[in-house]
Amino acid sequence: MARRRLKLVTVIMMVNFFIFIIISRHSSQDKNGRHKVHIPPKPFWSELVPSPAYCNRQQQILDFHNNPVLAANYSAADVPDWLNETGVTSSPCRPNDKVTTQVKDYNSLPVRFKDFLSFMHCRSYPIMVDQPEVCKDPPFLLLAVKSLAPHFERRQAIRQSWGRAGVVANKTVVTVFLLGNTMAGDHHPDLSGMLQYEGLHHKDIIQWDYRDSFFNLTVKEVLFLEWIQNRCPGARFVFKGDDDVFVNTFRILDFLGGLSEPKARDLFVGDAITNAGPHRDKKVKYFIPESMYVGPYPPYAGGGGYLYSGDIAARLHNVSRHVALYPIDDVYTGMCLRKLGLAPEKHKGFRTFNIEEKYRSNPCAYKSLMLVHPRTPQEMIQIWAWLSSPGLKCQ
Ligand SMILES: *[C@@H]1O[C@H](CO)[C@@H](O)[C@H](O)[C@H]1NC(C)=O
Ligand SMILES: *[C@@H]1O[C@H](CO)[C@@H](O)[C@H](O)[C@H]1NC(C)=O
Ligand SMILES: *[C@@H]1O[C@H](CO)[C@@H](O)[C@H](O)[C@H]1NC(C)=O
Ligand SMILES: *[C@@H]1O[C@H](CO)[C@@H](O)[C@H](O)[C@H]1NC(C)=O
Ligand SMILES: CC(=O)N[C@H]1CO[C@H](CO)[C@@H](O)[C@@H]1O
Repeated sequence: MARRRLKLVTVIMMVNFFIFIIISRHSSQDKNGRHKVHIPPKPFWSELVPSPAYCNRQQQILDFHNNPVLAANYSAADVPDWLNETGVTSSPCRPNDKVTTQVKDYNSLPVRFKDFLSFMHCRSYPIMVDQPEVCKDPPFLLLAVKSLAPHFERRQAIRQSWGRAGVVANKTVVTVFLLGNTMAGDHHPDLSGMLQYEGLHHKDIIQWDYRDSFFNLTVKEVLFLEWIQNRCPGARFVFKGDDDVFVNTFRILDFLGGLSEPKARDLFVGDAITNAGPHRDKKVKYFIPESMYVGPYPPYAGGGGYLYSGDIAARLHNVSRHVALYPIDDVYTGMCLRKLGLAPEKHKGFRTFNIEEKYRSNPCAYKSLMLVHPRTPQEMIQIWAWLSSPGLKCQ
């Protein structure tokens, strides 16, 4: 038996050797110049043609101004008008009135699109509540939860369960809640006093002064990336997610602890979605009109929650300046990753579309999961109690 195997190995090695000889002879011919180098007759770039969709066009403009190879082909005088717009940025941010004519069907768009488009160039808003000391000791894991001002109950349930800050399984965990503002013009009750109290009491509220709406979640994303660099640059890992998910912090810490160094540095995992594109059905929450965006979406991780390294956070922060804002925050993060030459990795422990109904009240179903969406505050506390119980025995 062993002799037959040895014979087989010898034959395979000889075949490999011949292939090697053939290839190396072939390539040495190249070096001797017998094979011509093929030079394409035309330049490999083609003229930039303005996209019919506004967000794509804004990205072309940013690419043009940030990519010296593209810009080198134009002298300052013959830059076409549409490329010459160097984003209107003033502080405080003023609405951009030009969009009313630059977006084909602007007047017939629902108001949330009009609001998004006229403030799309604004990325910076004042911080109202900050926690400058929260990362004095750099945490192993920073849990950042997207919340809304009136969601007091969800935040409290998270503090009492999966977002319990301090030392968990020997690793330091810091939890912060990311909030925008509620605007009097939208007829919201004034909760600023209660938030002020909550922030003083728990020291985990971060709030910026912009209107906290679905299409402004991307603003929350870029403000948070900026905040990490200022206030928490030492965090080894970051989890960012919604306030209606359950996170198995134990499982996440265990997973992170087992990563190799290179894997840990480039980590970005979640419920990765590939081959998606904008919804064209007006009734869907994620509807995007063709006048705003055309083309497929890059791979992205569902916004319910994803996990990445502190190193990626710094790179995302850098690159986000070169990526035009998009009204859907998780797709926007996917766009930033693509610009970095990265893609999110899918992990089946991220269940943003829930688990089968029959398993939902089974404590063991949660043991190997990282995230489940959606869960109420009461359910979060219940599941956390199950997972924390020393008596929990699962196979
Ligand atoms: C583009 O902008 C630059 C500086 O803002 C200006 O000097 C130049 O004339 C503009 N070019 C065109 C074609 O408008
Ligand atoms: C935490 O660290 C201590 C001391 O380094 C060790 O004895 C203990 O087993 C660790 N606990 C866990 C849960 O890893
Ligand atoms: C985003 O926030 C800005 C600043 O508060 C606001 O003017 C704009 O209308 C908001 N956009 C959306 C889509 O709500
Ligand atoms: C971000 O950009 C700055 C300035 O260009 C650079 O010094 C830094 O190394 C970049 N950081 C990362 C993580 O790419
Ligand atoms: C897009 C564009 O303007 N391309 C030009 C780049 O420069 C070469 C050489 O100067 C021109 O031939 C191209 O037309």
